[in-house]
Amino acid sequence: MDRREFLKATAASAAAASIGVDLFLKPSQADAAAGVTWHKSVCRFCGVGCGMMVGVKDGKVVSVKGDKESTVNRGFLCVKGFYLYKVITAKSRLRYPMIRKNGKLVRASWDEAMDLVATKFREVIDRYGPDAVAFYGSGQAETEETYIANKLFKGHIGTNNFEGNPRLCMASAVGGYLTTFGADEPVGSYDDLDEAEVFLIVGSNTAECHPVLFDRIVERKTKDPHIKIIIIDPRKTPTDRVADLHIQPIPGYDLAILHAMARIIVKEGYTDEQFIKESVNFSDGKKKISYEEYKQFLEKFTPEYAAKVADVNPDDIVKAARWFGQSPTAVTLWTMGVNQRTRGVWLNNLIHNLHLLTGKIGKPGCDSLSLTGQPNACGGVREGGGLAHILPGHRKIVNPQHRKEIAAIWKVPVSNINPKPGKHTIALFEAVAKGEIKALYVMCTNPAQSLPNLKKFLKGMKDVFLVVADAFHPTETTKLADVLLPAAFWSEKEGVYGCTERRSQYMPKLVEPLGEARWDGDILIDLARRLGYGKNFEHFKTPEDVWNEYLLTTKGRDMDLMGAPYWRLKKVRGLRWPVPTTDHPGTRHRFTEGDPLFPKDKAKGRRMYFYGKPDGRAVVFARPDKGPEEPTDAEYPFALTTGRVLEHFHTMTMTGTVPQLVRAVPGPYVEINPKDAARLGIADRDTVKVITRRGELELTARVIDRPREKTLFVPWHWSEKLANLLTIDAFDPGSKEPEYKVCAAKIVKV
Ligand SMILES: Nc1nc2c(c(=O)[nH]1)N[C@H]1C(S)=C(S)[C@@H](COP(=O)(O)OP(=O)(O)OC[C@H]3O[C@@H](n4cnc5c(=O)[nH]c(N)nc54)[C@H](O)[C@@H]3O)O[C@H]1N2
Ligand SMILES: Nc1nc2c(c(=O)[nH]1)N[C@H]1C(S)=C(S)[C@@H](COP(=O)(O)OP(=O)(O)OC[C@H]3O[C@@H](n4cnc5c(=O)[nH]c(N)nc54)[C@H](O)[C@@H]3O)O[C@H]1N2
Ligand code: SF4
Ligand SMILES: [Mo]
Repeated sequence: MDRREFLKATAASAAAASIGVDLFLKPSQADAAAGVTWHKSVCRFCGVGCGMMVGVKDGKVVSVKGDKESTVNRGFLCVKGFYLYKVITAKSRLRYPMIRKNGKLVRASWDEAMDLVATKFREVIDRYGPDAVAFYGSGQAETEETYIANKLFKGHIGTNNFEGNPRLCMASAVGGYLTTFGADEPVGSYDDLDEAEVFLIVGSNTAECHPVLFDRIVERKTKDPHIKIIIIDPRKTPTDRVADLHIQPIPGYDLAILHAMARIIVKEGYTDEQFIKESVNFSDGKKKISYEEYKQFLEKFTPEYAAKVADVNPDDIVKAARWFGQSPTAVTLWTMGVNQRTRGVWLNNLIHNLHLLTGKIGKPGCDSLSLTGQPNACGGVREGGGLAHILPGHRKIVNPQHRKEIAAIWKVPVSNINPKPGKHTIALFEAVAKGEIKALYVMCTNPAQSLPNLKKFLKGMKDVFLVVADAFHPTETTKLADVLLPAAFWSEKEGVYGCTERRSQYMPKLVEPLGEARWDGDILIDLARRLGYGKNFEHFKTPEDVWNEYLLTTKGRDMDLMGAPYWRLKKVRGLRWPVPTTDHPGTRHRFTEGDPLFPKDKAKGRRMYFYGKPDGRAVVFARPDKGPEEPTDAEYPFALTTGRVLEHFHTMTMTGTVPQLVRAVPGPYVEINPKDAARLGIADRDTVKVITRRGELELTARVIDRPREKTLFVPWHWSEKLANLLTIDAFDPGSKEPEYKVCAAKIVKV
């Protein structure tokens, strides 16, 4: 591949070309204009965490360009990032508070709106107890914002009914990291992408969803054509542009493939026996088993067996296993095709298995790297403890010592923190639907579009006393609100985001919030004050004050960020924890010599010590190869899967305001394989009905050789066609993450 071909292959540039933008040139209008000042910041969209230079002129953000000094993106951006500056002043920005009067949302003053929120919350708490209220947040909120909300709800109101959209996204990855390695978040980092010789990409449309990282992989392939890229995905996607092998399983049936790869790796001797002896335990999920017993377990998973289960070619499984096994280095990437499954945690374990068996972990070019979806799911929610069972600093609610430590930092009696975890997202919205939760505060997320099996939840959300803090209106959720609070948007507030590779990055406030919008943190502090908890929040004069208190919760923890105060984050392009002191450079590989927490004495010469486990050993799991919750049958013969396109972000409240992005992918559709379409007499652009046991949707058919036969793909971005009327709310028993990726459906021509 030469440079021109490289540019063509990269996802970002391909999409940019299609809408007439050259991402490799500086944005011209701003450069031409005099008086533009440039400021280092971070993209607000996805978990890649691209560094951005933001151009400001006359108090307005006028442009962005990729930050050349960022090690994450080295000056590149994708189309979403490129247009981010336009979103700030969109017409649909919510500019003032609103409250519902006689069924209608009408403009209100801040005082009136906040008074109503506080009065209602106080009333519910006093009458029904703290668990009758709840908070639902986001992996797109800043760490400071989630921290304040956590402190208010868990520490002062005293409820653990505190959830967020990362439950819909990263929970299975968390479950995988915790069970396998004993600690959440990746071992390695993006640096490993530049040294890997094999990429195994499972259930991740990297080209469209993590485009700038995909471009790094394309660059590797360009420089080093012997590199092998293996994809396991029921759909062909733009990620296939660089694939050497695509295994296209029936949605929900890929566990057997991973086991079959492990079996070949063991049988043909690609294992790292020394590493296994030193650093690996085996388990069947209930108890420890021996290496021999694990090998016995694998016997069932012949390539032929797995190929039959998943309906793929057995030779491809053998090829994939050999490439992975024989290569000195390998990185596996995965996202929602793995996590959003009722067996999400197990599948995460099976991916880690391959790396542990071959010792391809904790060294350059090797990692089992879960790609995070949202820009701060890792930072604010996983590290910040923004879910019903966790506390800041990778702590657990059920651990009395952890509660004590956090109560001390929050300056509350430990009895304030309920020792019982709260309700996970699906249970929480079920409780809303049943009327058990009577007041709900939603911040920076749009659950009335993003929750699965929406019909089950929408009425409850309408009936509950619903407070929504959002930067835009209308959204499916703001439409249901009783009180709407206008939130300051990216660049109108400062704060920290932590991306996929454990990197925390600072974003400055560059302009004043539009209209009457306020920083989410400020709104929450105001609420705390009105609820009578002001004393413990008064010292938060700025986001930096909040960050400094948050840092205390990380001290001495595996995600130690004490070396990352604002003054340092403002200078550097982010820092990867553990970073315990301000002269520490941050950590590339955890659990190895380079990790400041590596216990040399305990490790006794071992290359890795997984200090999240009592004996420092990670676990290879023998998990059953169960299929999805709702298999296809004669009545519903198609597997329906949902997902994303490059140009749009989730519920489109942001990307839907950018005409260039809207034009690129203007409306909702369903992808169907040409063979199925021919059989059913469906032509491209026909109107069809997609029907599941929960609902139906009229969509335009896109007949295209992307989904495998008997599989439908619906992108879920458009509010006028809610894909989640179709999806199932069954969830993984371990992670409680819903199975957005597989349910049974039928399709008929209208
Ligand atoms: N452009 C864009 N980028 C984004 C986002 C966005 O909305 N738009 N959102 C961000 C967020 S929060 C997230 S979580 C990520 C999501 O990033 P991805 O997970 O990459 O995106 P999805 O399209 O949800 O799903 C990925 C793939 O899973 C496959 N899949 C479905 N079922 C199965 C299965 O049974 N097995 C396997 N192996 N694969 C399966 C689908 O075919 C699809 O290609 O993207 C982030 N980046
Ligand atoms: N069918 C289907 N459903 C899915 C998925 C799927 O693959 N298929 N994926 C799931 C996943 S992985 C995810 S992450 C979720 C995402 O689902 P959501 O979080 O519900 O989707 P977003 O559109 O990102 O919602 C973010 C909201 O925050 C608002 N906002 C933006 N900036 C700010 C701010 O600074 N402050 C405040 N207060 N608000 C702000 C936006 O306007 C928007 O309303 O969806 C899940 N739902
Ligand atoms: S890849 Fe993600 S972080 Fe980078 S510019 Fe695109 S949306 Fe933003
Ligand atoms: Mo996500």
